Amino acid sequence: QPTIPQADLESFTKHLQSSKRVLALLGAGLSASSGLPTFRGAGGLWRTHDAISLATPEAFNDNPGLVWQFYSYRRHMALKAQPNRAHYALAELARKMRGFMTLSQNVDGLSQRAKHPRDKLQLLHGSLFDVKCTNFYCNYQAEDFTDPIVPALDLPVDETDPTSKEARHAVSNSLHAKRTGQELDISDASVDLPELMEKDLPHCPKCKKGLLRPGVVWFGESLPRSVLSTVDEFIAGGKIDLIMVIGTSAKVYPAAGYVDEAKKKGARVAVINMEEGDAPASGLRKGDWFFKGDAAQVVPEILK
Ligand code: BJW
Repeated sequence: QPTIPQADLESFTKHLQSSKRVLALLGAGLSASSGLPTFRGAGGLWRTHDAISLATPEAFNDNPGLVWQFYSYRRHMALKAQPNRAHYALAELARKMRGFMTLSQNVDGLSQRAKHPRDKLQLLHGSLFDVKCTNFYCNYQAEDFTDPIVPALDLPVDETDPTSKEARHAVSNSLHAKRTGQELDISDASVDLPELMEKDLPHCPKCKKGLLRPGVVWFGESLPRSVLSTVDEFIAGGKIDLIMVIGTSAKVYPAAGYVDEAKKKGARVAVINMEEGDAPASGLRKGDWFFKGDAAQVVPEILK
């Protein structure tokens, strides 16, 4: 377990204690220790598909059955996973600090389950547990935690506890790869996937004809308007003292761009990541921090 240099810990704590307005930008690395794979790197492959290539409107149009199988699997895994100590530490900071806001790129619902105050949690990329109608003339959108969401998506999954001792100790990015293959699991490409008919996929209960889709933000789609305006208002609201960039490769915009916007408002940057290479695009400056390690361990430590 890497230890945090004492001087960094002290300077960070001192700065946090005197901070009035703070942002936290979250990415998939935050939930890695809860057993959920990241997008890029070793964990980012689902069967033979690059997870990123399935997260597009084009993939859904081409093969809604395959994309629903991918999201149904992820809904199941996210429901089975537990928030880790970092989710709880951030939720506690959000409760304690008035001028605090979390910008989460994660869709797994773990921050919500760690009781993060909802008004201080902006879900930039939506949620696995939202569904919306694809019929242009229908505005149906709802929360739905049913697992599986329709009988045809009741697929074999590895029921090994993702927070088992082995999983907890695995290096997060390889964690998914290590677990698969232990049991029948649809994330394993050697397990046959049934080809689904469109009629078997989730349909809209309101208009009765539109196909439902996951309420997440795919490439080329706009982020939710209310989320964008809340974040813009926060950023415009005065000096920002600190932005914590936790478990994200900071490659996807506009999320990654919030780091530069916070810097323009005076923020010092603290990056928490397993990989030293994954700092924000414009790099770290003197007075910023890089805390290397598993977010689930580092975040509670620096927020203690
Ligand atoms: C650990 C760890 C441990 C591991 N502890 N750390 C400006 C310039 C260029 C392009 C654009 C631009 N503005 C917009 C675009 C286009 C596009 C974009 O950004 N492209 C880039 C790739 C260049 N953006 C969009 O399309 C966005 N829409 C938009 O801007 O609309 C207007 C517009 C459209 C088109 C053109 C211009 C404007 C929408 C982006 C939606 C992203 N959606 C996804 C899928 C969500 C649904 C789902 O979950 O399936 O969001 S993609 C995927 O990436 C997901 C994630 O939230 C997001 C970020 O990934 P994240 O979380 O950073 O994960 P990883 O895997 O990349 O990184 C994990 C990190 O954790 C690594 O660093 C590890 O080291 C680390 N780690 N274990 C600590 N234990």
